[in-house]
Amino acid sequence: MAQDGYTIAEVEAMTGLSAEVLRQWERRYGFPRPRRTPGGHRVYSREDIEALRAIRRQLEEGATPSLAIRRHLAQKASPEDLAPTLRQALLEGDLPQAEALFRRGVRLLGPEGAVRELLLPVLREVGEAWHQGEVSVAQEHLASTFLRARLQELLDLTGHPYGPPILVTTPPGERHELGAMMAAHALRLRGLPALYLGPDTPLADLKDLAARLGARGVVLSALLPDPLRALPDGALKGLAPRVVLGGAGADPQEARRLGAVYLKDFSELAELWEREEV
Ligand code: B12
Repeated sequence: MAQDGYTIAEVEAMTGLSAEVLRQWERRYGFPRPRRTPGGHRVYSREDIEALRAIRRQLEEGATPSLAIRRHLAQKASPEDLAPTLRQALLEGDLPQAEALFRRGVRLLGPEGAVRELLLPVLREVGEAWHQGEVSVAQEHLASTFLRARLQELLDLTGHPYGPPILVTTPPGERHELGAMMAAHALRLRGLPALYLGPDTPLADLKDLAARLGARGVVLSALLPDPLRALPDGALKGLAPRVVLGGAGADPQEARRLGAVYLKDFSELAELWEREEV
């Protein structure tokens, strides 16, 4: 054993991976990254050996070296590395790595932090890249579908509080749905029974469902101004006892015209109903 570590020959013997493979992985994937002695010899740590053994098991189960190593690196990613690595994994269609990065994000940042600092920035970047024509529709769909599913998972984890629901959706013609999902998540985290319907709900159907469920409110997230402009004056009035409109496509004037309350932040959103409960 080298001082405080293992030589490449020892690692070979302990993991069954040849020195040639170890050096190749180091060059290609940046893993393992052994220390060097003053004489330039590689010194591997105990953690390297354990990781290499786990990777070897994954290879035996049919994973490729690239996949197994990237999954391992995902489990170790630092908070700053999470978003860029997740973006890359999604654009390359590496869903197991994306999954591992998301789980690590939730562990490191908590559910709210994972939404704010991981899911949202990645979605914005992928969406922007699509808008710039740098990313194909197929890549955008894959990434958005993954991110939406993870956000839905976090939403489900908040449980289903009792009481008259708050229906959350987007206006007709608005397909950007992450703002609405985040609004529902913010409400649920504060113990409010938000029901996320999905995007683009016809207003007549929304009103009908709100009446049938005895909803205490409707929340709409609008990222585009045009679908709102297309609505007649007072179109949101009376959908439920309280109708809230938010998102970059909305503003206080437009909300007033349509018969809704305008809110800027998700934090204000929960407060609105919490005040009602006191
Ligand atoms: C991802 C994305 C998409 C994805 C959507 C995937 C999905 N399933 O949701 C796809 C690729 C499908 C898409 C399509 C389009 N998009 Co797009 N998209 C984006 C992108 C990159 C991110 C939007 C997003 O989801 N943000 C997540 C939300 C939560 O973040 P946020 O907007 O910052 O929200 C904050 C506040 O607005 C507020 N908030 C939001 N909702 C609510 C609700 C309440 C109640 C409250 C209180 C607060 C609140 O809090 C949030 C957090 O701080 C933006 C650009 C950008 N960087 O924002 C463009 C953007 C919104 N899209 C745009 C456009 C033009 C389109 C298309 C029309 C393009 C086209 N030609 O087809 C289509 C529209 C489809 C449709 N009919 O809706 C434009 C809108 C410009 C405008 N102002 O009109 C933008 C700004 C891009 C640009 N730079 O031009 N898009």
